[in-house]
Amino acid sequence: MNISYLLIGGNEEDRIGTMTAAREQIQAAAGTIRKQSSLYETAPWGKTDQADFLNQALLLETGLDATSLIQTLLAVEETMGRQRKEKYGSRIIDIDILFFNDAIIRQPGLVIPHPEIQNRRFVLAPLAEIAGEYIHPVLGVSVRELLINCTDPLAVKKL
Ligand code: PH2
Ligand code: MG
Ligand code: MG
Repeated sequence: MNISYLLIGGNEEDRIGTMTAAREQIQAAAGTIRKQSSLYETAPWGKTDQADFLNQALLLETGLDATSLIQTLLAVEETMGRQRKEKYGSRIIDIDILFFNDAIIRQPGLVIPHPEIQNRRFVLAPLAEIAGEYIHPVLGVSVRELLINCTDPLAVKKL
């Protein structure tokens, strides 16, 4: 079995319903969610003139390898109506792999650990709730320390 930390998020329509549906679909297609953070309402990062997001971190236990997992998660996004519009723009659902075991993977279309974790409070705050002591395999420091040292000023509020 593999352990993967995911971040789910979205800022369109019924955001809470979307997050519930995403967790259900991830479990149906990819494995078992062993931990989930609170839901966080987060200011939009990268493109500010759009609605606030909901974000949540998940610990997924999965028999899939990393490549199969990303393909499966992209298929869930598509089933849920994800349209690819502009970079950092609004979306019904985004499902990102943050970590996969302690793997370091750099392939076209799949970079693990997710390269932006340390720069985004909307990732670190929920992730620290369920994985504070996890050591980032590239940066060599814990998620908790990354959160303490994060300079992202954007608001992140636990619901
Ligand atoms: N995702 C993005 C871009 N900006 N901002 C917030 N608050 N939450 C997100 O999940 C998010 C974002 C691209 O994936
Ligand atoms: Mg994303
Ligand atoms: Mg994504």
